[in-house]
Amino acid sequence: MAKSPPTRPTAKGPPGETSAADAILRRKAQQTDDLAKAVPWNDNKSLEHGFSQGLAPAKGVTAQPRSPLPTGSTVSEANTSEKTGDPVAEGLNAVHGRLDRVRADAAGQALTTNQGVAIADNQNSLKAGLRGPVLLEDFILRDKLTHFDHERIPERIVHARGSAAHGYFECYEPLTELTRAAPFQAAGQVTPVFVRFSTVAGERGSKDTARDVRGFAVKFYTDEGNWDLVGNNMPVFFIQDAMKFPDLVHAVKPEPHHAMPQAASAHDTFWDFVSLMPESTHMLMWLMSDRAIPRSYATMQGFGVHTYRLVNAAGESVFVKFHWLPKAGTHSLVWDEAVKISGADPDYHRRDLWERIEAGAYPTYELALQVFTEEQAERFSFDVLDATKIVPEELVPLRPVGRMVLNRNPDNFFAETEQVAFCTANVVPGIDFSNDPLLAGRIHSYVDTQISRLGGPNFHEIPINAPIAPVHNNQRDGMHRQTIHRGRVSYEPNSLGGGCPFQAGAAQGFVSVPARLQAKEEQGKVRAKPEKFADHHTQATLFYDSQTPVEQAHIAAAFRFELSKVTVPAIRARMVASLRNASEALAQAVADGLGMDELPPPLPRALAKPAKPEVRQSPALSLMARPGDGRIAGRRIAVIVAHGVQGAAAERLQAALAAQGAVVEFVAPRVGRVRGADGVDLEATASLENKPGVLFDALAWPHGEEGVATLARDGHTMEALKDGYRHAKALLLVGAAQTLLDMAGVPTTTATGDPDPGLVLADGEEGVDAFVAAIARHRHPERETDPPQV
Ligand code: HDE
Repeated sequence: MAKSPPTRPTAKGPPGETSAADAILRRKAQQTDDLAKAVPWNDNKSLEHGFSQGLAPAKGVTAQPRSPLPTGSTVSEANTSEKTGDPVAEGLNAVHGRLDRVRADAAGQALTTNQGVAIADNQNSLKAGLRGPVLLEDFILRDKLTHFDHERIPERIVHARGSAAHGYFECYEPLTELTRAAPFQAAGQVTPVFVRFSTVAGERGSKDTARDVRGFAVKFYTDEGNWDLVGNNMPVFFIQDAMKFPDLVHAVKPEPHHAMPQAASAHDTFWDFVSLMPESTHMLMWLMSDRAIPRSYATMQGFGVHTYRLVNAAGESVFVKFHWLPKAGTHSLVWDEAVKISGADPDYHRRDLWERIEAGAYPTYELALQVFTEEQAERFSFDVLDATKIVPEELVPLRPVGRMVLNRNPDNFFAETEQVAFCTANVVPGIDFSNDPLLAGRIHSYVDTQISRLGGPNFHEIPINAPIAPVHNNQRDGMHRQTIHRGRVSYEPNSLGGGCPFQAGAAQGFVSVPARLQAKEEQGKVRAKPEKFADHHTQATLFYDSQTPVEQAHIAAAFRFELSKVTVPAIRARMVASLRNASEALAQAVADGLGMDELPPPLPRALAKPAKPEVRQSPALSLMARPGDGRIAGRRIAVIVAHGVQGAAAERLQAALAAQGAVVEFVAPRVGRVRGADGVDLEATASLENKPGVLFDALAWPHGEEGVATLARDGHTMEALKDGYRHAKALLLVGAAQTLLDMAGVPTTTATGDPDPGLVLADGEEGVDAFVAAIARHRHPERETDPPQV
């Protein structure tokens, strides 16, 4: 190699004050030259070509600098201050990582401006005289108002209303044969997660209990980067191609001329669109089922929806569907209850999630996988790339692989829940995409939307979004940049930064799976769908036929309600005509409910002869399939009391229920002390007015002649009893309280004359066990009639 000319400092300026400074500059120049020489050419260039090379990219070329000097921005970094702090440690990016580096606590601190200037008076603006004008120079007032004026950011276009929690995912066993994804490498391995649940259609302040799909988005902060599993509480979707998503959302959102209705699909434009899009039929079944009105985020399933891929260290891949199964079981509300709750507590699900976690009743879900090969998928009667299809559990069983526990509420709603940015593009080595065309659109859309929502391309630096894995790349600048990059190298390959940050290569880095249904990809560019996508009804039928009669009745009632809100008769008729292709019985029930004299002819099918399905019933699709663990932990129970109650017995009831993990409250006409007839007073923490019975899972009325007489004169009591009955909840009435039944018109037998299993009548304290068993069943739909008799 030719000998280099003597090195000289490149920094221009006056000569250093000391010869020491000159010496440092000279040393830096010398070491920079040495570093550049250590990379005499780009050794990797020849490795960029050819298919097999692309499957296993090489690690980038690096060289080790002799000291930190040549890779720094400035030799003056050694001059430190309270502000600059020390030079950054080698290889560190302090903007990413744990949240404690940005948490704030004001204990013992004075108020300051955003510039850290202490504020002497936080009550008055600065005026020219007591009654004079406020002065423009009042930088303290302006600092406060200006920030306030900009407190809001755009809400999410969909899923604007949401609630979130921190927790962890724990792996049951290593899944190394299937995937090299970081969370699945060892039994007991724990990965931090942040989970946001949401509704889809409503705005940020809308009610929680709307009939809607629920978002179930999980961000895994793995050692190898963030993996976001952005799913829903239903395993299918309305459409098959991202091209239709803006149409779907425009149709379901409040109608654009008058911005109504809020958080509701029961309006013309939604049903106009879906009745013209028969691929939505399967999803409509789920949306009209009680899945769309969950009791709690802790009692609903989650689904990844799309088919994804797992990839192992050898690069072999299989298809996978992700399922979250709530340990507490799948419980839903009933429609009349959901409507009333939205008035009594629009934050019902948000509060429930928060309170469960504060109380230590941590929502827990099992992660289960459906794993299948490409060859298996080819033989299915449906296409696994079609997001309107499930893979029935009878075909590919669920394999539980770990559990997720949500055990910490956020400190700050805005900083965490509002600013969290999920993205389907966030995958880690070991997880890959399928060719689902809906997924492809999502991979684009989520990053894109954050740029306007969070104000620029650096939203990954917002603490809740920052990975715990190190972040190093040559992306620079942009709005709100936090990282202060050291050095002058922001390109790769380089020699001046010792080649760093270097290309990780196949051993460490993400490599896309090459096998993507190759045969089909080779057909050339085309805007069309695979043939099996045209079967719009087989799985809608499967879902409906797999429901219990009560669930089927709820689905029919939901269609009836929603379509009764449609003002255009032709749209109603079109939808009923469409339903005939899924279930004649359902179509007939809906038509009857809408007062249609005769059924319209079924809509033409896109596929005359669909393939024979593998299964015609899948019991797992019923909400009843996963009732939970039979315990009543976390259930909310009202013990309704008034002055003159038998206090000691009421206390023992509360204690017995609380011992089983239930959250039991004394609810009275007014909050505060309730005088017991036996001299034992109770403390009512809620009133029938501020927390009506509809907000509880079960209700009990203890004995006490005088107390019952007071309650009997309070219309709220009757409302609580009637609602509790109508919503099929467990009810306990002790002694004199049983007289309330007659007054409320509540029968003690079901419509068929059988004893009502959810109604526990007791003379003394013997009814507690039966009450607990009735609560554990969650609902007693045997008593339901349509219309309700109470
Ligand atoms: Fe989303 N979706 N989506 N989506 N989605 C968003 O991203 C989009 C779809 C889902 O708690 C947006 O950050 C397109 C299916 C959840 O922050 C946006 C398509 C599923 C959340 C977006 C879909 C989802 C979103 C709005 C069709 C279930 C809330 C704000 C191609 C598997 C995440 C944002 C959170 C949010 C786009 C379809 C789930 C606009 C283009 C299917 C849970 O990017």
